[in-house]
Amino acid sequence: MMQIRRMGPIGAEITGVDVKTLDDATFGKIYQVWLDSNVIVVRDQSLQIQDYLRYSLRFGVITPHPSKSTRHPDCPEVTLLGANKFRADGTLDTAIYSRGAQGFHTDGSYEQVPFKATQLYALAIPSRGGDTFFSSGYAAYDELPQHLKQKLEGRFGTFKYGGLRKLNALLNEEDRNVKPVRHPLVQVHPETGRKLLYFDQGKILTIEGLDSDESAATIAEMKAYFVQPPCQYRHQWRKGDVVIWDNRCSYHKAAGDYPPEEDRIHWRVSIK
Ligand SMILES: O=C(O)CCC(=O)C(=O)O
Ligand SMILES: [Fe+2]
Repeated sequence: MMQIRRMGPIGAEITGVDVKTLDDATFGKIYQVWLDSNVIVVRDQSLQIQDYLRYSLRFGVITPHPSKSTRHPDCPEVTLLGANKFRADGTLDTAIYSRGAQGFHTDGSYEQVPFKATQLYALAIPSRGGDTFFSSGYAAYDELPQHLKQKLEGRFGTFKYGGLRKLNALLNEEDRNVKPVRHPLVQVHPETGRKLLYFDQGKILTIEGLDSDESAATIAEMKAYFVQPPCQYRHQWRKGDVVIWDNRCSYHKAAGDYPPEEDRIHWRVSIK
């Protein structure tokens, strides 16, 4: 029997199911819980890569990540998180070890159409650390001061992989020079109809229509508001967890704090 447990203002845990054999009615319930709680964890799964892809496809279309060097060697739609983190000379490759740990972000804001969802399947989990934090873009919008709500309504931001700090070590050389894209900063979620703040501190370059000082000052102000601590979920991983976040209305970051000599490996898919 499927059991659903809300983990707080966002986040829900689902137990008692096998994602390989879900009927449409049960999947429909899971999808609705996902929309209602931003991020869900399905516990205790035992999946081959094709099982994982088949389940992921129920949420949308899978697209390979632009970081070619971290794609699964047999299956480019799947990114390997945490694999090959030691170089041949034994030093730690921090771009791999600290991936996603530079701060709260949303995935794929550098794409014309950002990802609808990101899903991770835990293959190996360290003995301590390595949690993932989530926060809500709805709460971020709700808690904005009135003057910021007014200023951002109808405005677009420009976004690029690596942002102003050019953190693009995971991209091949030839993929680094792509043009920024633009997204509205206040959005209405296409399925829930709720208003949200769309922001990514590590990838936003400018706010269109503001001079460069005002753009930078406004971005700095948004940074102070976009993560609302009361509306967070901290996921402590177990092997076999399948976690999917609604990337249209959520921010997330990796803790990046586990013992580097231990394995922390996930299969990751981007879903549009
Ligand atoms: O490894 C994690 O906890 C999350 C990494 C991340 O930001 C991502 O997969 O998009
Ligand atoms: Fe991410």
